[in-house]
Amino acid sequence: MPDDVLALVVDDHSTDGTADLALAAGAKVVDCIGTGLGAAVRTGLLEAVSLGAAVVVFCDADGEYDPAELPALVRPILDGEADYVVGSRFAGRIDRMHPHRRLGNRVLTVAVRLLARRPVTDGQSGFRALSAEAAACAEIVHDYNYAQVLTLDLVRKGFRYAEVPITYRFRESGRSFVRLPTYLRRVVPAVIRALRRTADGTPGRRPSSTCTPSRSAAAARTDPRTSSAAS
Ligand SMILES: Nc1nc2c(ncn2[C@@H]2O[C@H](COP(=O)(O)OP(=O)(O)OP(=O)(O)O)[C@@H](O)[C@H]2O)c(=O)[nH]1
Ligand SMILES: [Mg+2]
Repeated sequence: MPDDVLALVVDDHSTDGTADLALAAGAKVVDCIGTGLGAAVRTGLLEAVSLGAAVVVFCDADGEYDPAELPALVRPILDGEADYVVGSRFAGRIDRMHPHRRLGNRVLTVAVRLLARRPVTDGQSGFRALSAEAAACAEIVHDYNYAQVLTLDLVRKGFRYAEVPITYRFRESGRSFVRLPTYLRRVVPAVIRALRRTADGTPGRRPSSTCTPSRSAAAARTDPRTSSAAS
């Protein structure tokens, strides 16, 4: 890991020794505030912002994404071209993905693309980068997940969206948390909430009025530190 990258692991009440292993490997470990994937990403963003990261990158912890692709993800932010970069598996290379998961990803991606009005090709990617300012302004409206609501929140606040192609490798062990009925039951109302929230300017942990993307590129250029987080 380069010196200017800090690895941050959000430990969501795990009982498998994750925290000890992460600490032994040199990562900083923080306890999740709340429970769930959305809560874990929210915790990671808060921590990274408070540490003064210039760019925050987060990635799933099941080994499906390749952290070696981090430089490609942060490049558009460091170059001042984007505030929020999503690694797209569908624009890149997918080693293996269950057909039903592929279909679900495609359908939900079309929904995110239409709602966000951005050229989204992977609405559910687990590998993303945010400028310092986008990370500070991001509001994740539910604890269960972040995938769709984070994109809607940031683009509706005016942060510039970009994608880079990434590679995806199907998990070798463990079990997906995604169960379609539960997923839709939790995600659909949250998406509606996220749309309402940004439409009426409801303040979150920062007032939306201070959340303009104007300073992000400059901030990224002045402090080269990057935080990467896994949930
Ligand atoms: N904090 C927290 N993180 C979770 C929880 N469940 C899953 N995650 C994280 O969320 C990531 C995405 O969940 P996955 O189950 O891999 O979902 P997916 O990638 O859409 O599905 P697969 O393709 O089957 O892996 C995981 O890699 C974990 O890092 C949870 O209950 N709490
Ligand atoms: Mg996964």
